[in-house]
Amino acid sequence: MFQKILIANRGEIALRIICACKDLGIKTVAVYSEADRNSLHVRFADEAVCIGPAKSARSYLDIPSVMSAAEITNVNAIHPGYGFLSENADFAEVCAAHGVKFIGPSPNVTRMMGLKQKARAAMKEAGVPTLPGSIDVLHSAEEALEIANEIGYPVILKAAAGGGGRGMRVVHSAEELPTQLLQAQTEAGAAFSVPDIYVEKYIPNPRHIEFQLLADEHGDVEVLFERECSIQRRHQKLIEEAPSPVVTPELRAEMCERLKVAFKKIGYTNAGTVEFLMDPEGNLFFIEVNARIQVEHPVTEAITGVDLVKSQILIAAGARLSDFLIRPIQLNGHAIECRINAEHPETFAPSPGRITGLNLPGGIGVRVDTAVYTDGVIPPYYDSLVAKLICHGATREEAIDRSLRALDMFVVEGIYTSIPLQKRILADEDFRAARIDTNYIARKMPPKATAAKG
Ligand code: MV4
Repeated sequence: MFQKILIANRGEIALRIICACKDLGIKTVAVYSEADRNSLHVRFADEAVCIGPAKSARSYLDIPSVMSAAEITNVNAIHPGYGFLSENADFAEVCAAHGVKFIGPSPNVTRMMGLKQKARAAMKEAGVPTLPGSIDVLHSAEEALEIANEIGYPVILKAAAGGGGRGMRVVHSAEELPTQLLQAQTEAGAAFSVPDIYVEKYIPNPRHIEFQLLADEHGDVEVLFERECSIQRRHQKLIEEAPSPVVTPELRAEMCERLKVAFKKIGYTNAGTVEFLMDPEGNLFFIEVNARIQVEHPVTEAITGVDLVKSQILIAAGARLSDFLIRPIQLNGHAIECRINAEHPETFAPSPGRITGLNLPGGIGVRVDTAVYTDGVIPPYYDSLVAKLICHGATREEAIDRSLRALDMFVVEGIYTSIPLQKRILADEDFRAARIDTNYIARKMPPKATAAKG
């Protein structure tokens, strides 16, 4: 087992990884930017190294700085968390070259998952349902027109190197396709240095449903069911739940089995998430793979009892799933996560600053993952996540009611937060009836102008 792990991240996920290391008896090294000197991950790690200025390009994203910290502290492994370097195949290669285990999939698999059309082709080949569209990237406007004509409009153009909603365009007719393609290629080239575009059938207002996987380095794969992530705004998720209220036991069993076979076939290792769109008829279509631990992993932990971060570390150390998973995995109750962001609940504008008063809720069925404290500061340089509230209950209704109770006792003073918005969503009859899709927030809660601080 590893003696010491470096955590190449900050905030709540850095603390989450420290918890897993403490549970495993592994020493930890925190890295931090000048803006994070007083952060809790620095305080609770066994060692801490400053890796640069506040701007993440010069600290958390700077590979030489992170590797230098790993070398001087003599760690065996690096956990990248989510965001930052977590899906950077070059970084994973640099780790390997320095004899440091990267806690995640192999560089080759990470690289393939980052090229969305390649991941899509591999999934299709391995028997996972994908949307009709181009087999590879598009080579000409003629080819695009031919494929779009075949699958029917509307179609969506996606950047091969995009993902998470960046670099997408919906096209409604043949007339607008050639110009849209050219613009998409130009934009993708500028944004991702890769101009490649592929096309697929567009699904209006889909649900977003994703499956959680664990795969060991001996060819064994387990699927830990799915999460419903439809409640989002501009590709930022706000509420996630597990299981999805619309996935039937039959569909769940079929998808888990298909994904097990497919991920064995592609040689996937460590934790991963497979994203799907669900159309109004209830069909699931693969869209992309996230080769990392995700923000919303705790809802899966709540319903399965599996510590996903600890599992990642055990897998990276060479353990077999059969050594630590109790199988078959049981699905127990329902869990909901509310992302508490430092933002105006009506306008959604970012709201960094000092937290002058704080009460974190507790009680039965309540978990709070956070790195904030009274008088602590949310810096403006990073994402706006302040805390994750994860509530578990025997049923979806109980999980919702516990979430509302916990939100009522959740106090964050000094900055605006999304707490009032979360309360409105959880009390809404459409949400409670699970009538949700990716357009829910835009449709029901469009941006407004005013709200009170604290
Ligand atoms: C789509 C789609 C409709 N049809 N693909 C956005 C994020 C990226 N991972 C894929 N996305 C979408 N792909 C087809 N063929 C609609 C979206 C989409 C979306 C997906 C998941 C969650 C929220 C979303 C919000 C708007 C659009």
